[in-house]
Amino acid sequence: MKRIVTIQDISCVGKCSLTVALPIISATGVEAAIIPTAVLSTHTMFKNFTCKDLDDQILPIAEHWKNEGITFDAFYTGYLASAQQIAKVIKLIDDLKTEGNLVIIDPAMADNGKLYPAFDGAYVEAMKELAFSADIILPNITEACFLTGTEYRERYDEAYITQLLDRLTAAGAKTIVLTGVGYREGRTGVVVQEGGARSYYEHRRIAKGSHGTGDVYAAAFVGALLNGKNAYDAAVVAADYTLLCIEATQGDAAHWYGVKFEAELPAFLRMLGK
Ligand code: PXL
Repeated sequence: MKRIVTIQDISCVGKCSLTVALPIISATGVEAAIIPTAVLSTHTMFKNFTCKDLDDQILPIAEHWKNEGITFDAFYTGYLASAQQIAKVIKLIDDLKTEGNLVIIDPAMADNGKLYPAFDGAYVEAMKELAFSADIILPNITEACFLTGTEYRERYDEAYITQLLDRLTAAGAKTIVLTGVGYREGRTGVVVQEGGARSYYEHRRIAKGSHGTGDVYAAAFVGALLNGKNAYDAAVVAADYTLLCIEATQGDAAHWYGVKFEAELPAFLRMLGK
């Protein structure tokens, strides 16, 4: 049985970060250890959320695991609270990494041309260090722009996307899963660059963005990858699953804060041949 550790916050209500990563990865038959980096009452798109930073626990947890001889097949990080927290995560991975394990980084920090409100330039610099030392990164276009100092564009062509991928590669990125890439009305997709080859998977675009779908996508990708899919095939099933989750949630205004990923888990497992 494969074992991963996912390092991100736990938003107690919100269908994002650990509350989606744990169930999705576990459902694929992969053991999911966690490091909760902060406890929030909800994610940060609600008003008046509470937040307790657990920064000071990250390195003691790593040290205990090291003493116990606990190892992982992969490290997967999502939303991290601060540049200081990213520095601790870099140290944790350095301390616990063993030969052949994968480091998968979702640089969850920005969307629609903007950084999330909590983040600044120092955060982006810290995220560059983490992302460019990883085996696989899963940025959206906005995040790829921040990682490479590229101007964000609403409308773009293939040359712009190629330039983004080239800049990520020049900065040190290895396998890249670039999400939210659409060239035509009503369509979006994902570009996967692995070992010099680029492939594009295009699918339907649902106009209204849903919260937490990046986290659902990344968790599904990790589950599929640890089940033996290559990066492109994992990116495809993660896209198909995320789309089903968005469709299952559409029209339910009370569910504005996240997608009904639970309803589509059986379909996702069928995609993995389970
Ligand atoms: O879905 C990303 C995410 C994770 N965790 C927290 C967030 C967000 C996005 O806003 O606020 C706490």
